Amino acid sequence: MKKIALVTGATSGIGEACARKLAENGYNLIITGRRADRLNAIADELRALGAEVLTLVFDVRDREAATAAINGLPAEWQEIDVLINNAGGALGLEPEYAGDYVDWDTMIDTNIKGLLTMTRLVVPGMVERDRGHVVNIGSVAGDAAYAGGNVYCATKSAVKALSDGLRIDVAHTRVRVTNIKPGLVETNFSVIRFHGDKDRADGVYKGIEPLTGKDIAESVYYAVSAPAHVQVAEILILATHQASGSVIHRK
Ligand code: NDP
Ligand code: 8X3
Repeated sequence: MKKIALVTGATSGIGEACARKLAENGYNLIITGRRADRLNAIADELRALGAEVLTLVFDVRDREAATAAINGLPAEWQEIDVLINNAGGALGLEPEYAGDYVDWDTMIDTNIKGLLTMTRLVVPGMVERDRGHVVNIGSVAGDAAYAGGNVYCATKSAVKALSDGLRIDVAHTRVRVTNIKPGLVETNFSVIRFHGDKDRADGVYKGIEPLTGKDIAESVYYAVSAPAHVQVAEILILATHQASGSVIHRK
C-alpha cells in the first residue's frame, strides 16, 4: 500500500515541489491551500505521475475549517504517514517599531498557529499507529534575526521550538520530527512579502543563484526516506553564496 503525505501550502513554491517529489517517489498526496484552481491543476500533474490525490481547500488560520477538513477525511485517506507543515510566509520588512499589525497577525496566525493546528489534528493518529513523520518548514530566519525580519524571524524561531518540543513529546513512539531550515529560495515568497511588488522581490535574488523549491524538496525527501531508526532532526540549507540570514555575497 502506498504511503500518504499531506502537504500544506502545496499551490506554490516549496510545498508544490515537495508534493511533486513525493508523488514521483510513490506517495499518494493530500494537498492543501486556499486557491482551489491551483490545487486542481497541481493535482492533475501529480496524478500524471501515478499518485492518487485529494485536494483540501482551507485556510490554515481557520481552525474550524482545518478541523472539518481533517476530521472529514475519507477512511482511505485517514492514515497520514507524512505531514509537511509548509504553508506560511513573510509580510513586510519594516523595522520592528514600525511594523504593520495586520502583517504581524497574519504571520503569527499562519506560521505558528496554523502549523500548530495541523500538528494537533494529524499527530494523534500517528502516535496511535506508532508511525509517522512531521516535517516543519522552518527557516534560517529562525536561527538569528536580520534587519526588518523581526516578526517573521520570531515565527520561524517558534517553528524550531515547536519542532524540538514535538520531538520530545513523541520520543516514546516511532514518530519522527524534522525541521527544514532553508535560506534564499526563489518562489512567490518575496512577491508576497512585498505585497505584490515584483521588482522589489526580484531584487532579493539579484547577484546570487538562489535555491529552488526542488532543492528543498530533495532535503525533505532525504529526511522522510531515511531508515526508520534514523531521525533527521534539522537541516539548514543555504545558497552557496549565502552564509547566514544576513550575510549574502552578491556578484
Ligand atoms: P510561496 O508563497 O511560493 O508558497 C506559500 C504557500 O503557502 C502557498 O501554497 C500558499 O497557498 C500557502 N499558504 C500561505 N498562507 C496560507 C494560509 N493562510 N492557509 C493555507 N495555505 C497558505 O512561498 P514558499 O514556497 O517560499 O514558502 C513555503 C514555506 O517555506 C513558508 O513557510 C516559508 O516561510 C518557508 N520558507 C521560504 C523560504 C524562501 O526563501 N522562499 C526560505 C525559508 C523558509 P495559497 O496561497 O493557495 O493558500
Ligand atoms: C525565508 C528566508 O532569509 O528571506 O525564510 O528569511 S529569508
